[in-house]
Amino acid sequence: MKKEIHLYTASTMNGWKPVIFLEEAKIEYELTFIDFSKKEQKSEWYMKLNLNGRIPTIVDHSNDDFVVFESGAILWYLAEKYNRFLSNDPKEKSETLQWLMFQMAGIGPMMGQAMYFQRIAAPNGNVEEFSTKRYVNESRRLLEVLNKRLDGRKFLVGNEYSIADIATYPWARSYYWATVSTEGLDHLNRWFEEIDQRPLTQKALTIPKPFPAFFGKGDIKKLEAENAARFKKDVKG
Ligand SMILES: N[C@@H](CCC(=O)N[C@@H](CS)C(=O)NCC(=O)O)C(=O)O
Repeated sequence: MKKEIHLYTASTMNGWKPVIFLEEAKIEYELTFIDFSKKEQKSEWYMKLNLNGRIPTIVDHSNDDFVVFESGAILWYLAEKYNRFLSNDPKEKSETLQWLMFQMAGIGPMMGQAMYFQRIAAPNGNVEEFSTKRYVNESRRLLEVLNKRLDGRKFLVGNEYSIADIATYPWARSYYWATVSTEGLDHLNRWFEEIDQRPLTQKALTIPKPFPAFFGKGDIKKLEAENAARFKKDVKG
């Protein structure tokens, strides 16, 4: 039987979010790996699904092939469809969506730029010191906000793992790749340890394939070079 959800993704912080949800909720899904080195995210067939030409995207075959793009909207859609990882209590639901938005509008873009300038632009010959500092400092500030939020809380909202944690973990946990220190952020580091021990979330971080360099592991130089080469043409310097 055809699986309900078809996920188009790659091994990145945004790309892993729906994988984490689907694995944690034990939902079977069809997966298509989108290969950045072949620019598949900009191909005509893919851009019919996602006008933005970025991953992830899902197609729900059980809902008239309904297409959802934007990782936060995907998590929200899946949470409502499967009634998982989003409270039905109006206040808790709103808090979860607030922290989901905080990730989408803050953590993701700021850490993403810190990573871009250091791991893509610089290795391709375009060193931007001021921009790098700006994004690294802003990322640290945002991690400090998370740290305060996690003081006395197991997860971002209450005691339950939610789509706010699912969205935030792959980004914040990649602090090494953004060269953002988490020193002194004890609550945040405790939350990392908590989620590091969730087997299904950890399994998700290997689908479609692992990228250990994000977490400061593996052959970092080799992985950085591979990653930077994928975007070489996009960097004007
Ligand atoms: N706001 C979007 C951002 C998606 C995004 O930036 N995806 C990156 C990977 S993390 C991508 O597809 N990059 C390929 C490219 O820039 O061509 C979301 O959360 O889904």
